[in-house]
Amino acid sequence: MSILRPLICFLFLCSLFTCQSTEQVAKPEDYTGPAFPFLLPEEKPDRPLSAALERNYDGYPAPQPQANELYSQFKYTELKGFDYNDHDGTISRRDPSKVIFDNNKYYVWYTYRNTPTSPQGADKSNDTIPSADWDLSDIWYATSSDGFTWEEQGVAIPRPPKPAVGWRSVTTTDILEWGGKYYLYYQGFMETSGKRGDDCPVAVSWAESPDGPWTPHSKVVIPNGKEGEWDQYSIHDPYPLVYKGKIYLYYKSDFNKKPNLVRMQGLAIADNPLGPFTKHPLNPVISSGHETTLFPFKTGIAALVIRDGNEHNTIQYAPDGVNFDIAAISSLLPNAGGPFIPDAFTNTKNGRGITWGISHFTNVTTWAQNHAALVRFDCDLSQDIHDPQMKAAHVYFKPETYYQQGLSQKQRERIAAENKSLLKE
Ligand code: AAL
Repeated sequence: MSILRPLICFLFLCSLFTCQSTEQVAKPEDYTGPAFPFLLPEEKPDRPLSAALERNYDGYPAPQPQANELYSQFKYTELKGFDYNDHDGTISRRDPSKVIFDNNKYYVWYTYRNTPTSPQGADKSNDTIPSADWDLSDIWYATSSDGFTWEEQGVAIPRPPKPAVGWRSVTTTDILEWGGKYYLYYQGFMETSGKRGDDCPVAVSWAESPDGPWTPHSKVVIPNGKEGEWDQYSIHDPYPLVYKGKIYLYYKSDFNKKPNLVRMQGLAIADNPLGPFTKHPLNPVISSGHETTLFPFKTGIAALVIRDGNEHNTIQYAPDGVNFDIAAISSLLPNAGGPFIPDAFTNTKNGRGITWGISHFTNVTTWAQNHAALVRFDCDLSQDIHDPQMKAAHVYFKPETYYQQGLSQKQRERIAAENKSLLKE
């Protein structure tokens, strides 16, 4: 018995080896079956596929954008009710919060700057002259009955006196409803933006009503990382949602060095709106983006990843709120979009998605009159509406839009030198 067992094993292994070495494994390029069908299969077909076709079936919620719940175009409408001083750069409204519906109206909060001049850069800035568009700002709010015409209600969170967190500027806010109270998270600048970089932590104020009064927590609630960590200088764009019974607050940090600044998104989780927040060990959780818009979708979290990084202009989805994959690629994504998300704070396990919100344009006029303006965006990233116009995969731009992306003088000179180098003596 003791001799037989190893012998049987040996013979078995030999037979396996012989089988493998003689077996003909068909290579995908030797496939001789029917060609890819004219009618696009809804399910991944059982045949060899190129890498692109594998990805088209495995990487996206549907093989065509029209059927992809996370694909949409974006339509924009100018808002009524906001004055910008003839767009001379002295008034700016930017970085809107999510929109909420309360007291039978919509509410939005945003960065509001009203300064004697437009932004002048860090070197020329002082106690009244802003360095950047969001310097020397306060947080204001507006209400609306239809989402198109807004009534500005005034300040929600003013800059506190020095040296409190945010004394230089309070900006880029977002709203959380939790336990019957309201919390506004915002960037609290304690030095002029642009002196070193755009450096700040996040602070929070709370209120019993969306109309305030707002009580500052007066402490940093999401601190910068330790020296040498990716988020050591800035915590930007705080964005709280309620997910898995906790507060999931996403944020951006600027890191690496100029001129190759990197922007990625992190996540901090808390059981209490005033903290402590625990930063996720896998941070950064989104490799790209800037002023990222997020919302509960199905069992996970979806994100509009705009500007910056390899994956800009994508709509991503993380079934667990942490591990994001590209679900769609689109164009003209809203900058700093703050959507109306009816289930942002309901701890939903089947997020319904979004159809509109408020975003901003930052290049409204010239650089000398630099300021931003709020704008409405509409889309179909919702399980509940099916708007074929929003699902069309191409957007037509007029020639002016392309010509606005003109060559610089330096590029012209390079091309002229290339032309010259081709000339024969
Ligand atoms: C925006 C946001 C943050 C930055 C600044 C104001 O793009 O990312 O808010 O600090 O610009």
